[in-house]
Amino acid sequence: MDSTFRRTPDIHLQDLIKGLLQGNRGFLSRAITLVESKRADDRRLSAELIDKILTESQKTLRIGITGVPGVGKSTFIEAFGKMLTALGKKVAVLSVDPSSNRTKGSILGDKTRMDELSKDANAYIRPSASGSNLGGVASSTRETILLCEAAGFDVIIIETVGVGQSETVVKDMVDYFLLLMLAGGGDELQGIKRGIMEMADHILINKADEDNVKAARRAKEDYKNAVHLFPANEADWVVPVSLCSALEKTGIDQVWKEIERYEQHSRSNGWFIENRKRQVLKWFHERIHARLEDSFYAKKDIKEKIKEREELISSQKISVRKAVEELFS
Ligand SMILES: Nc1nc2c(ncn2[C@@H]2O[C@H](COP(=O)(O)OP(=O)(O)OP(=O)(O)O)[C@@H](O)[C@H]2O)c(=O)[nH]1
Ligand SMILES: [Mg+2]
Repeated sequence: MDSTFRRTPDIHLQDLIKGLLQGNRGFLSRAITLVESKRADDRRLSAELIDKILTESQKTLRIGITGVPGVGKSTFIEAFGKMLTALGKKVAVLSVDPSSNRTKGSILGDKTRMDELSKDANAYIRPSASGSNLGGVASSTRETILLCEAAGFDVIIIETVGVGQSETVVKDMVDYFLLLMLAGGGDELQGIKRGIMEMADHILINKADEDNVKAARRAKEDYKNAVHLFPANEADWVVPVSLCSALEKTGIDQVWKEIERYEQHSRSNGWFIENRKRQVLKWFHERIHARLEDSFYAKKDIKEKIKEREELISSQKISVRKAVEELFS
């Protein structure tokens, strides 16, 4: 990945930080490009940068949005984001996309879906860092959150892209996790894993419009019943189930009301801060593991040595324990 930062080598870190703290988008974009870079010298600069801007992010809100492809996440974010900027909020929209083969076309597609928001002076939309390593993508997204907060954005929205493990990593970086659902035909609880439902702070049934209203209302009752059966969450929060139409922009303000209620609730019982503390410590340990893995695989001739031992292990000439010991000696 080529970095804009490197293309203008005359800019100093101090100037970058200054511009960033003033809320300059150009500088924000450069800073994000820098933290996404995998080059060793960029890594050092990034560490310095992140360290310097690590200040007041306690007042911000981080909201994760998930749901199956086509449920209406991007359409919802457009409507929700516009509502927030109208309230005077500054909104940043990021995404976590573990697939490296995401085409430029789909990023473009999302931008057009968030057409109004992308033109809004108080909104900033940034697609996911590329890379097939989910841990790496997640880590740079976390740093991007910090950069956006330093630049003055007070609501950070993170959309999961694709289905799979990205729900868990997004859950681990947000204060509020919103699950978008559709009213299905038969069993309402099919189509999304129960585990993901249990992670949600809010279940939002989208596309409650036109012919779909009746089914959506029925689904709402079903999900409400299901939520009661889930184990109590650590926030001591009763998960709301509500309806919306991202297209017709109905039920959107209700979501914000619930989020504000959640914030008040979780700040007063201490969970808000506790959760952020746990998240950052978990991230710390994940990065240690990732760095250990990187340095192990960077060892001289390590691939060949592993290959040799694979054969010895397969033919029972050496034990797994011995082979591993040898690789670390
Ligand atoms: N009727 C109706 N259609 C909607 C609504 N929200 C979204 N759609 C439509 O559903 C389709 C998918 O919407 P997106 O916002 O792209 O969905 P997404 O979840 O972001 O999809 P991926 O990014 O591909 O995972 C689009 O054609 C939208 O116009 C809604 O509230 N009602
Ligand atoms: Mg989308």
